[in-house]
Amino acid sequence: MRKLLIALATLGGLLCVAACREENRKAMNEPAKPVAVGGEANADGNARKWWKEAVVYQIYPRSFKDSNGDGIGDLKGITSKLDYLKSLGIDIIWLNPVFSSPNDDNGYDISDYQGIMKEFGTMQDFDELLKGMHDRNLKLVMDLVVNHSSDEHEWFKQSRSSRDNPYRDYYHWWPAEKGKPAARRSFFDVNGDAWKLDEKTNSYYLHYFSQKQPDLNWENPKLREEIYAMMRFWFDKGVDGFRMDVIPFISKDTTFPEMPAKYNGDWGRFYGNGPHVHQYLQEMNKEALSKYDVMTVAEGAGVTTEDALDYVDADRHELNMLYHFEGVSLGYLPDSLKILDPKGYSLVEFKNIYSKWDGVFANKGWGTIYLGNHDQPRMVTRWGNDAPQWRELSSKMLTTFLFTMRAVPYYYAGDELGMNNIKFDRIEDYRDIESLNWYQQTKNKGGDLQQFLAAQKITGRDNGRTPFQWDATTNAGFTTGTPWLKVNPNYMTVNVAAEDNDANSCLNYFRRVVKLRKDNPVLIYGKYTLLDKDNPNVYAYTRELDGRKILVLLNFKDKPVSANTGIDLTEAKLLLGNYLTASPNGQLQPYEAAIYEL
Ligand code: TEU
Ligand code: CA
Repeated sequence: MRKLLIALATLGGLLCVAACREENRKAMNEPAKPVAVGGEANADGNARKWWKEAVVYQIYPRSFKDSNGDGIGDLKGITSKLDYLKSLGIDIIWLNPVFSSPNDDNGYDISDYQGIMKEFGTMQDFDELLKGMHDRNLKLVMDLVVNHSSDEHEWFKQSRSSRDNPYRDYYHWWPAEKGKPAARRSFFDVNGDAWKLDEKTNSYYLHYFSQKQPDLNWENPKLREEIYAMMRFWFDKGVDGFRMDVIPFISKDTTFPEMPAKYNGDWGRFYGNGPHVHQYLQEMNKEALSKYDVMTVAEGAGVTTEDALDYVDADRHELNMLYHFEGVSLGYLPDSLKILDPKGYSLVEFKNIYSKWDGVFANKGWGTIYLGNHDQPRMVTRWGNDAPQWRELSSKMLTTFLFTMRAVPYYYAGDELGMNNIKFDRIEDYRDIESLNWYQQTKNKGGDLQQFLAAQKITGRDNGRTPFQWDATTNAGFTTGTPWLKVNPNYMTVNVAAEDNDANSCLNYFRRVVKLRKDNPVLIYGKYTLLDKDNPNVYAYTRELDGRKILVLLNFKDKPVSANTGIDLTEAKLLLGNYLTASPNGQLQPYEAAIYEL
């Protein structure tokens, strides 16, 4: 029965192809009109918006391009590469934090929200970068880190100086004479303890991340006003939006009770369910966001499919998008420091996760998708296969996935080159506070350090932070000095200069797939349907809009496999694929990706 229905639907689709294509071409040249797709969307549910149609490209400034030979990427470096960025076809650039910071956590510890980190340059460099981007019609999204500040922020210096300082309540303090408060877990503390005793005032302060990242007290209205004013300062400069670091964590029950049993020891989930988080986001929207045409994306730590819409349903006036962790967390051993299950990950589970999340935003809100960022290893190593014969193919296959889903792609710089993990052998090569602390933690507990280091080769964050590979000159053209983190030795072949000149490179494939998405609203707004769902090797789905239907076939394995979609492909038109000749009728070569118009 299902097959019959599919056959009928396909026939209908084929009959309408010629007529619909003409319709679509017309539609594509017209300015985007608000439309409602997919069921009972409310008035604004699926309205078209510039940021829904955008491709976000994430730059880790420290690792992108060094302009002055100190081994650290900087703003002038990014400005010097704007033509490259434009050539990619992307729309929005998300910059990891560039604010003043002592760099305990590479800028996620901010000491002045309205200053620029010395290593990265000056405010003038920032203004030039922003102008250079706007001149090229590129938008700039900054990283808002307001769950915590640096302990070197003036607010914290004041706050810790005495119990009655006016800034005392900008942070969370617990007087030591009351004994130690209920446990809170720190993600970056050697002992995992989020309470640190500060002797000066004989009180504990709260830090979900490192000791140098004290949590700000959002329950204090004065603090909130300062944050909104700071946001307006950046918007007034012309910044186009914010990515919001661990924003679900901002609100805390300041009586600090024990973690309720219902959280089952899941600290992220507990932290993400603070009592007033939505009240504060609505206030932020009213005081800052709603006054500008900007986009926002929450780092959705602790957010599940059940509460995602509470953040991004347009009717609630909070944020535009969030990115979840369910996909990238697949395959770790439970309660481990990112140790991977030796059995690998199940593609069926992977498909279920991304399909479930597509469903969340079918009628309201809007989704995001990513496989790599500065907190993740390189996507080709983690989700594809970085062995020499498969690196390029599997990287292109994953890129195809990211650009054909109904969600804004958040694409991480370097992935367009097929950059892969550096896989350090020694702890001394790591710079990341997470890896260094977890190593120490494992050591203190008498854990298996060899197992930890082996796992870090695949999952450690520094793998995604090695310098960007520009060309085959010393240090990949990233710096004339000594790079702050080692350059991946494969830069001699994996680099922009080489790939620019190769029509079949990952880079040029990336440009084609970006263009395909931008030229075809069906890939942006079209309904998503998972096919062949129990197939352990293939991810297959269709996208449909206004009579157009696209089929995407992705082989996630290093062997030939077949997709059983029930769709006859003899008449289908191949729009793009990562092999020169696509395999006939659903037979897929290793890591093959193919996009068909049905
Ligand atoms: O990450 C928040 C977060 O959940 C981290 O714990 C991160 O996912 C980690 O890699 C999990 O093991 C954000 C930033 O993206 C990250 O770079 C910062 O270190 C962190 O917040 C603190 O600001
Ligand atoms: Ca520099």
